[in-house]
Amino acid sequence: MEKLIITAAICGAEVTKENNPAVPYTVSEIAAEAKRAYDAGASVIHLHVREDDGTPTQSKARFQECIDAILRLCPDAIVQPSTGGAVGMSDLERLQSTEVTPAPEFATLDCGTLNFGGDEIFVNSDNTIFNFAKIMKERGIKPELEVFDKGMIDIAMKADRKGLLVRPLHFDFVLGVQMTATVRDLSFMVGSIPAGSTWTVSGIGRHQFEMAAAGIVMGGHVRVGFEDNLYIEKGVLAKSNGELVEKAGKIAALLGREIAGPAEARRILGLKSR
Ligand code: KMH
Ligand code: ZN
Repeated sequence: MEKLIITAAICGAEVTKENNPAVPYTVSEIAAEAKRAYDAGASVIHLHVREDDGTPTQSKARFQECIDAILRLCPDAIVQPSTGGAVGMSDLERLQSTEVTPAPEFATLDCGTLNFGGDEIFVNSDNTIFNFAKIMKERGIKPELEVFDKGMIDIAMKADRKGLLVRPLHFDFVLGVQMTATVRDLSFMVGSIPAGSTWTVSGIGRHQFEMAAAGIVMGGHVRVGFEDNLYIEKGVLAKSNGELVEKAGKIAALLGREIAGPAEARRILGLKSR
């Protein structure tokens, strides 16, 4: 089995310091959390950014500042900006995270519209998805195809048939938002992507480590972090993203799966080496 790539989703757009005081907002907090995750074994940092008061933003300037600060502390980390941003942001606003210099090597591409809890709907029309894919291809950015249910794999494949994606594809199965986070559903998703694709699983909330364990034994890769889960165990808030990455690494070690460093992660994902 390939070594395991651990992605740390350190911040997200939705969780707040009221949920867990360790959620980072400022540039220095975001960089420090990235470093804790990196030191614990994460090679990919999935990045959202905030204003100092915690408001989510897709500002190009703020992304630039945060990416530069992260790379000063973790020079070979793979920084993966979000193009999802927060519910309600416009496409142009969301795309700003791809406009930083140098262009990111990796970024998310959300492959469908979904119920995001309560009254929230995260809108991604076919044209939005195709346009984002086209822009990422032009900028040489590998998309991580964010799929929250099976239909989103089918939409990604439409983009593939239009020539908007470059193979091998990489998927992130985000389970526990719209689709349930079960091994049965994860197996269904894994069986629904083209041969030769790579994949990560992101289990939301209490499913984070169950899905991580499943991803580790099934030969996928895993995402942990505050964006998806705030707890190190039931009722106990995690002190940092590093603690969550460390726990994923311990599960992998128990199961005999080695952790990929950034260079190995770039090779596995087919990213251009830096
Ligand atoms: N915050 C969500 C609305 C992504 O990063 O691409 C979108 C999201 C997915 O987190
Ligand atoms: Zn995200």
